Amino acid sequence: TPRAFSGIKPSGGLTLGNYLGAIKRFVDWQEAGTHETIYCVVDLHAITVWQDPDMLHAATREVAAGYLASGIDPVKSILFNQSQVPAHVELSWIFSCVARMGWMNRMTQWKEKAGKNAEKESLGLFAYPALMAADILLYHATHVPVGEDQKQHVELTRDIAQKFNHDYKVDFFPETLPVIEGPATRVMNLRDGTKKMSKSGESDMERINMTDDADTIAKKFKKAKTDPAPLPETMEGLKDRPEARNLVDIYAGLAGLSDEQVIAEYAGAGWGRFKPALADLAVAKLGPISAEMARLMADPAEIDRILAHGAEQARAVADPILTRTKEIVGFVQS
Ligand code: AQP
Repeated sequence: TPRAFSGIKPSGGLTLGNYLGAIKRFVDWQEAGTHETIYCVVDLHAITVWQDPDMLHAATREVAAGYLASGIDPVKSILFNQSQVPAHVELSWIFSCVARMGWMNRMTQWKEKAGKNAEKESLGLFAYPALMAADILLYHATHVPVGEDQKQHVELTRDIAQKFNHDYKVDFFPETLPVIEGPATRVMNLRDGTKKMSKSGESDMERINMTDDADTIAKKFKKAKTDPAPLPETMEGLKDRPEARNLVDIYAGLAGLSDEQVIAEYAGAGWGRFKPALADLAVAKLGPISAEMARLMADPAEIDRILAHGAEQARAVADPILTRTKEIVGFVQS
């Protein structure tokens, strides 16, 4: 069976962006049954920027709980945290020697995160895409469901695989495709529709957290920035209205509709009608998930047991692929 792989960084609490752009799709892939699905809490990626150890520990369990509460089933999918499978780091080193500095320099996320202060960033943040390529190729995964923001990194994964195969004259690593489909593949910040919603954004009002209660969700949507015009009659009318487009897109993602269908339903509606409807929908969808997350997080030993079991399954797939890679590279293994 072909494999799909994806991951989420435990760099804070999960957002609605992570849910709609990633987790919800991961569940769809698992249920489709066309691929063996491997999902990871990518803690090694999280420490590319400073993480308080206690917070990292808690966030790792929270992301695991988010996966499980949303429907990732450890019987159907492999679910683990990255640092328990050392092969990720080993393959990442090899890929760091395959990838070129220029490729990394061109990554938009690096440019955005490093800004003018690249000198002060960690070497790990710069090399992040090589570790991500290792995460995926260690399982010979061909499909990577992600949000729009990760497209460039998955394309770089393909470049690394190609260069490895070319340099070592093998046909070993497969071609990898980013899978970015449906609405809400890029959920934007509620206070600024030109920036994406992030776990680590400055203000809590910018994002919906998966653990927010009903009142908080309602308050955040009520205060979300919009322009004064009502919802348009057609999609054309959302042009140059990033905040309006974002709220429509979030509604579509949560309701399992297309943006067009939402516009058709709410054509001409004012925000006084649309925002409460959106809040109700978000509460209806996220409420049961956050309740289940709270239940799971009350028993961290059970989460740890699931992650340990997943790590064992992951190692069973990854280790032979790493061993073969080392043979190809020419390392003596006795
Ligand atoms: N706003 C978003 N809209 C749609 N998808 C999103 N994803 C993240 N934000 C959005 C998707 O979630 C998956 C996991 O992302 P990640 O945690 O590995 O890294 P990230 O993209 O850097 O997420 P954040 O929330 O912005 O984290 P910080 O603030 O720590 O950098 C990916 O599939 C991503 O596309």
